[in-house]
Amino acid sequence: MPDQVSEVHPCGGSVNQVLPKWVCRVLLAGMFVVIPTAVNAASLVIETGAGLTRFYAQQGDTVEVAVSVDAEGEILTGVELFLSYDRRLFEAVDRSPEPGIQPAVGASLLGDILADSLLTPSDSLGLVHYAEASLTGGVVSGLLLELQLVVLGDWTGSSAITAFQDSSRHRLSVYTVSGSEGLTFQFKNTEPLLYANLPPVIMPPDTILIQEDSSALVDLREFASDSESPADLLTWEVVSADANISVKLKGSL
Ligand SMILES: [Ca+2]
Repeated sequence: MPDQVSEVHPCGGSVNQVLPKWVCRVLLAGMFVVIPTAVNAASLVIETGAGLTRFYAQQGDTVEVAVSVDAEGEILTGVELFLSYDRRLFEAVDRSPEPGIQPAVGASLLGDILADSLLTPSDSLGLVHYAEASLTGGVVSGLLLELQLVVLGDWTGSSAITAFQDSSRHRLSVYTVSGSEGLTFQFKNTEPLLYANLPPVIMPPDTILIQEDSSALVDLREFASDSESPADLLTWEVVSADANISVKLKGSL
């Protein structure tokens, strides 16, 4: 068996002890059989609290992350999510006074919260483990959970916050449906939430008037903007010039 012992068990946590054990057994039995797609696959959406699928935030900022589920006509009886993020960039906020870290605030979309914990398999990987189940099931649509991530450092490039899948360790983001006990299904087309730098923009005026037989000095920094950096800190480079163009670079480039 993989390292199940070291994990927080969906039915063994302190979040909910009142659910009948057979419900836990059904949910856990389902963890070992995965069918990639159902007839009408449910969907999972990961976005910021403001509804963005791509964002940039600076060191020390707190980012709200919201995860929603749409059953797409299926009768869902269970949802299990491992939401991954880069621990070098983010720290999940503990949202409950209970012992340990409970990063998710569940919306009780299905009713009973079975798991809300943080796994840290490596220095770079954080997993928010969250699970809900319902005895009767429901064709649900709406917020599953929300959590907060604090930005630990500056970053260039992009990093994904996404639904994690690792079958070898039984860490699968899946759901169960009524009438298919023992089976779990993967959500369709789950797009990651991207943390990324926004590209700089140069917006020169429509017309630059040059007097006859004279030259003009155009400072492009006046027309450059970037969400994260002042124009003076952007890196400028002349990539082409021909005999009719003269380019002079001045200032702090
Ligand atoms: Ca806590």
